[in-house]
Amino acid sequence: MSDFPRSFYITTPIYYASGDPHVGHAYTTISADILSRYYRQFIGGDKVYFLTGTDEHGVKIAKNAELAGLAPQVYVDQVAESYRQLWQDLNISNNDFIRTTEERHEKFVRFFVEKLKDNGYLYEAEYEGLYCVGCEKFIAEKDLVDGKCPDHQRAPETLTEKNWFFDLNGKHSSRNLLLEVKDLIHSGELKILPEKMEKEVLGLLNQDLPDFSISRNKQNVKWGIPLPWDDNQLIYVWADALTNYLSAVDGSDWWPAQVQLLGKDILKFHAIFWPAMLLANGYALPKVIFSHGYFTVDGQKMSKTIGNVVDPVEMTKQYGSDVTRYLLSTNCPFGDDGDINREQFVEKYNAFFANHLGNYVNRILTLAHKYYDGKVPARDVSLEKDWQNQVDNAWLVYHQAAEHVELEKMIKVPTELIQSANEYITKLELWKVMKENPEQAAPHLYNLLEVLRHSALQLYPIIPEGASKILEALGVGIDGQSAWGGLASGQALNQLGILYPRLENKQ
Ligand code: ME8
Repeated sequence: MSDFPRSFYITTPIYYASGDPHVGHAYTTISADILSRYYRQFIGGDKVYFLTGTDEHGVKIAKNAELAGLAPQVYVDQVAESYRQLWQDLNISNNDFIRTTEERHEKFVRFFVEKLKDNGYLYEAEYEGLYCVGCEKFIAEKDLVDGKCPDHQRAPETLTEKNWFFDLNGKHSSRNLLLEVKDLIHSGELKILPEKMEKEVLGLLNQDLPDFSISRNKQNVKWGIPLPWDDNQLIYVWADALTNYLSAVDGSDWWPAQVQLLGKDILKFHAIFWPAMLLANGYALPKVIFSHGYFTVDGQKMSKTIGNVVDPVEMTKQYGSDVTRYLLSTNCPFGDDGDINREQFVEKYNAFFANHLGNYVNRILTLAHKYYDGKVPARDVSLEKDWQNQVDNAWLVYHQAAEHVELEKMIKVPTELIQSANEYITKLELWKVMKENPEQAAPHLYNLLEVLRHSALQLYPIIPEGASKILEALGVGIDGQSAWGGLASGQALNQLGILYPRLENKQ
């Protein structure tokens, strides 16, 4: 078994409070929830801290608020609420929800940037650049398509202003933080996963990475946290946003995070800028920065104009939280880009929930009620060795997958266990044996129930609602009791109706 960390702090990005959450946001948060629930099972509920939240300052958000005819704070309150609601509907077990307009955050950010300045890492300089309001960042001329930002289809504004810069390249201080970050990645002290993303980051580090500004002139950005020592400046997007990972846990010893999850769109900020800022202020670095891939929908980039934005609220209403969690988290290997094909949802649901898991649960619980008075039948240790080996091995693979943040591999393990169990039923023609000689068949059903217990424990992080019901029907809890033989013969089994009815494909 892998070595578990003593505590586990996991974060998602804080999502822009500039509109409704979409399926990409749901994907990252579900993934973080899977890991959180897994670690709670194995190291204890109070040893896990799962943080998500909303990023609420900046030009775009202020503009959207104006368009909606609302004061920025009222607007972000509403958006933050829609995120909270979605997380509740998706059964997300976050311990905290940080909002960058909260006093606890603003106070910490002021402290953090002041410390950067006191430590000698900030300097004032003139900046002229092309700024895309949609991206909330300056954009390089080479990245424009027909003079427009390719992501937002609009021309950037030229801005010249004096603001405060972070000394990434060591021209104003005694340290070259960029080089330090590079060394820490090379030495493995700062892990960027998956490997191809680490390569990408190292590639970036070999190029020219200019210093970045941590503040903006108040005239150009009106919605933000004032710089403590300069009234004309507000703290600029990334210095405000990244700091949430610390502000939320200030005063506790959760930091450093074990895993910071994010999409590849914001990898540079997390894998380079963030560690550099942490080093500058003397904080430990996160253990793993994991960048997953990007979703397209029906083969195209998700966009309001194309009309293919998958709304996680609708999806959850239609399929429920477990199925939505499953469909999104099995869509592609974690770390790869993936395409969401909505036409396959019903087919995938039927294949896994109705035909595979649901059918197995129903089959063996029905047998237990029919032939063994609804109790766990007697076991025979001499008939358990193969199953015990298989289950032990399954846990090994499962733990390894979790450790390497290979979520789809985690899901595969219980799926395969159930597959083997179904084959076992068929091979032994157990329904026949049970009818003719229930006593002889009893230990086999014991094995099958025990396999179900292990599968449900392994499925719990992914589909907590259904897995909890299964474990309840078996009369056991959700904690990671992964040794073979956890079910006690004679123990009463509870009834469980049809968990996952088949769905007709209406498309
Ligand atoms: O970038 N596929 O917020 P954001 C997969 N506020 N994941 C996706 C996705 C897609 N198509 N689209 C979005 C920000 N995501 C900043 C972050 S953190 C200190 C500040 C997910 O609302 C993915 O996790 O644009 C991505 O990194 C994040 O949403 C971006 O969310």
